[in-house]
Amino acid sequence: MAQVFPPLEISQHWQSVNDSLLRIVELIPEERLNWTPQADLWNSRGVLIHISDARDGWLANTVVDGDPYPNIWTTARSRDDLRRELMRSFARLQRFLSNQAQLDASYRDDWNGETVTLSGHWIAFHLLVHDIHHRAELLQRIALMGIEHDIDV
Ligand code: NI
Repeated sequence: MAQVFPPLEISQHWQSVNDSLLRIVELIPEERLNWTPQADLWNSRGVLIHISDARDGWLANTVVDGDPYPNIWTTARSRDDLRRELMRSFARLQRFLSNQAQLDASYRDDWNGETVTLSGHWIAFHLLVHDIHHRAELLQRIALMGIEHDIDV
């Protein structure tokens, strides 16, 4: 018999994750977005672009939600740009989270060199983990830069 898992409401919490990412954008001064703790690690601008880019990548290329993949790597430069892209990509994500058929569908994808079948629920969870993972990375950078903040996670 298949294991039955508890039902879970996570989208409200996810909003708070995105809100804290927007707060992080506010906290990092424009001139420090390029700071990185080590030369071969991404700077904060790159991490923030990557968060929106990962949402776009999964939804455009795997889920194929109908919106194009907007390559924001060259267009997202300022804090206003980063804020706008986080809000845009989160609205896109929310459309996916509200679409039961897209969540319940199966998608073929290459994962760690293998072709796998993933559900929309798996993709949603993966993107939530990805947001939280990179939020922790950004909070670490803020701490290393000595920026005080009110984000308590
Ligand atoms: Ni990542």
